[in-house]
Formats: sequence, C-alpha cells, structure tokens
Amino acid sequence: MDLVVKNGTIVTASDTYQADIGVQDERIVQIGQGLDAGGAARVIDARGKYVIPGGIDPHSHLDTPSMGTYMSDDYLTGTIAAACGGTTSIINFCFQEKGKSIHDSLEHYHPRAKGRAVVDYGFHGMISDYNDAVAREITSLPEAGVTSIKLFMAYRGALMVDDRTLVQTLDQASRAGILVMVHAENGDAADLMQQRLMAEGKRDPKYHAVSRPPRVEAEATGRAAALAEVVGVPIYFVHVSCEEAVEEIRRARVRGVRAMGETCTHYLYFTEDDLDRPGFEGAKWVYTPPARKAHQPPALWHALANGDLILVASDHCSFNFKGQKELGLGDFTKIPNGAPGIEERLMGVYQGVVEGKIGLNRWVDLVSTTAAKTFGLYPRKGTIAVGSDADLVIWDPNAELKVTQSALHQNVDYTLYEGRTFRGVPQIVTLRGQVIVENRQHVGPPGTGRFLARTRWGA
Ligand code: DUC
Ligand code: ZN
Ligand code: ZN
Repeated sequence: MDLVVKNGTIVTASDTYQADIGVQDERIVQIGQGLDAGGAARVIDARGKYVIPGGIDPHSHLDTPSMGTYMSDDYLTGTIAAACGGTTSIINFCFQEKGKSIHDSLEHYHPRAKGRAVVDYGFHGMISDYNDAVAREITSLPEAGVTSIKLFMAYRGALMVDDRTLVQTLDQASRAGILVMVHAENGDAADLMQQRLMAEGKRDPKYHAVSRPPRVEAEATGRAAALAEVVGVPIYFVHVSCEEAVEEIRRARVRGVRAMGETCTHYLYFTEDDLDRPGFEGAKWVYTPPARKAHQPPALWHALANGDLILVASDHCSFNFKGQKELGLGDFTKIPNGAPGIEERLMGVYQGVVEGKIGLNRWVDLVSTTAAKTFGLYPRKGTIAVGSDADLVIWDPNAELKVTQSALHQNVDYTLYEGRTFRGVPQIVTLRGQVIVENRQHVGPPGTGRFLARTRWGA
C-alpha cells in the first residue's frame, strides 16, 4: 500500500465511524478496522482526529482580470492556500474576454493552471460577451470537461445579460447537461442606486451595501427561478447573501423547480458594519452581493442547516488593499469586487459545528460532498469510499488557529478574519494519496493538481 491512515474517525456526509484507510495508486482501496500497515510506504496515525474527504470549493477566481486590475492570487498561490485550508479540488471561473469565445477562455486558463496548481481543478464557463457564436458553442463544452456556466444578471453595460439570453442559455445548456449558474442581482436597479448615491456625494465603501440591498438580489433570484421553471430546467444561484433571496429559492423549490443556492463563508461572518470600518478599511469587505445587516448571517446558517442552501463556497477573489482596493478611494463603485477566503472556508464553516449550528456530517456535506454531486465529480471526489480518489484531510478538532494574514498562504495583504481564533484545524492533507500539506504547510512541488473533466449535470 502507498499510504495507510490509521486510528482516525472517518466523517462523511452521512456517517461517522472509526476505521483505517488503505490507499494504492491514488485511490482508496480498503476501509476497515485493524488494517495491516506493514510495508506501507507511509503511515499516518490519525488517533483523536477526524478524517474527512478533501474540501471542494466550487467557486473561486484565480489569475483573472477584473475592474481594471488583476487578482493577486494565481494558480500556485491560490491552490497552496486552498490545500492548507483543507481543500483538494477547486472549480475556477474562466473569464470570457470581449470578442473571444468560451473555448478561447478555456485555452487561456489551461496553461495557467497546469504545472502550477497543487490541487485538482476544474473550470466553469462564464459568459460575459454573449452572441450567436457563443450560443452555438455552449453545447460543446462538456466535451472539454466543462459542465457548468455562469451568467450575470448584474453589472449593467458590462457583464449583464437580458432575460432573453438567460432563457436561451438555460434551455440550450440544460439540454447539453450543463448547469447554469446565475449571479442574481437586478443590474438596472443597482446601477441606478450607484449613480444616485454618487451624485449625492455618498462615495465611501459603506454605500456599496446601500446601492444593492437585499431586494435587488431577491428580485433577480425570483425572476431567474421563474424563468427556469418556465423552461423546465435546473438553476444554481451563486453567492446567496440574504434571507430574501433564500426565500425566493425556497418558494421556487416548493413549486417543484430544481433551484439550488450556495452561500459563501464571508456572508456567515460579516455585516454592513464591516464596510463602515474607519478610514478606507471597509473596502476590504467590498464583495458582491454585499455584506448585509446583522440578522442575515444567522438566517444563512439556518438555511444551511435546514437544506434551503446546499453548500458553502469561498468566492475567493483576492485584491490587495494597498494599490488595488485603493483604486476606489473616493468612489466605492471603483473598488474591485471580491475578497480572499479560499483557505479559511473549512475552518469558518466548522465553527458552526463548534457552536452547534450544524452537525459534523452536514459540515462535510456543505464543504465537500454536495459540491461533488452538483458539479459532476461524485463519487470520485467528495466522499471516503473504496474507489474514490484518496483526497483526505486529517482534521484536528482540538487545535486552534489564530487567523492572521501572515499565518495564511494566499497572496494578498489582508484576511477578513484577522485576529479571530478558529477551533478545528486541518493538519495533514493528501491529494490522490500524496501528502501535500503537513502541519499546515504546503509540501511538495508545484503542479501536483490535475484538470478535472466533469460529468454532465444529472449523469
Ligand atoms: N461575482 C463573483 O462571483 N465574484 C466576484 C464578483 C462578482 O460579482
Ligand atoms: Zn458573481
Ligand atoms: Zn465569484
């Protein structure tokens, strides 16, 4: 055997039990009590620890241009941070440049990831310049291993698509086994509010939240869900930030629509008050949809516990405070939208277990299993079973980490969680049986990650 993990408590989305795990040729080949570790190349003693399937982050942005600047994490730094946080697979958005096809964007991103990423990676298509040619090429994406695509209902005059484009894409994509992901905010309303606030001299980061209140998100969520219902197809809502949007998803589901929503770690922790931190510091919390009022994080935890929301992604989208967030000094509409969080995600959601908001198995479901099932990776990823890839996290439930920017691995000059202590820390991480993190440090060369060709929705 290449690796035996002994004495740990295996936690999957459905079960918690004590057993050893045997790994050979990148896969789990045995699970049982008292496995013979004799002759194994490596033995990990996981006594007193949880052994969970590697985290799957289905929403990250690396090495991508945005709002006149460039994200600070590339496929090396971003995936090292992911690995150190217990994530062994990511699905990254491939930005479609104006005048280029979606296949062009895949060709652009493949060499950026290959030889650099240290965890496995897949790609989402992303439509930012819709035209007939793009419409025609959508159906061929699964042949390239890409079975999901994102559309924007926000960012009027830039990325926003109209309802015609949305219904057309929903129709075409779903017939090809592609899941449509939607950034649901009413772009016209947000645009008008931005203009009004700027004209009134309201230019500070805190007005980011004022310009796109919950109803802006809920309106688009309800509309997109209704259009998915009319077309008779599933729909996936990225970065759900508020109970009003959750309510629209729930209503759609009650009507029989296959509407799915993710939230992101930062929506579980931060509020509009963070956008109003002294000086310009609030710019660190400018992500879209924005941080909400204080009653929203508990409502989102509740939605995760009861199944109204199906998973937690990072929406990792890192810009340095110095020189990048500062582009929006004096004009909140120019602050690059996004925040880092790829490393903090598993620990951030685990605090819900520590605090009794969710159970241990639900945690695994939220950070790994459901993403694998939703995005065509299960059961190769997202569980601990014979035949699955040996992506394992040895999780110490008693260790604590005081989060500081310097204690993390992402290439950005801040963390939203500075000074917080997380209980429950990933200690050792394996990718297909190879140890890539030990004592919270990345070990091994760049390029251990492989492209994940994903199966079609519903396959
Ligand atoms: N949407 C994202 O998913 N990430 C960054 C900004 C945005 O609008
Ligand atoms: Zn978005
Ligand atoms: Zn995003």
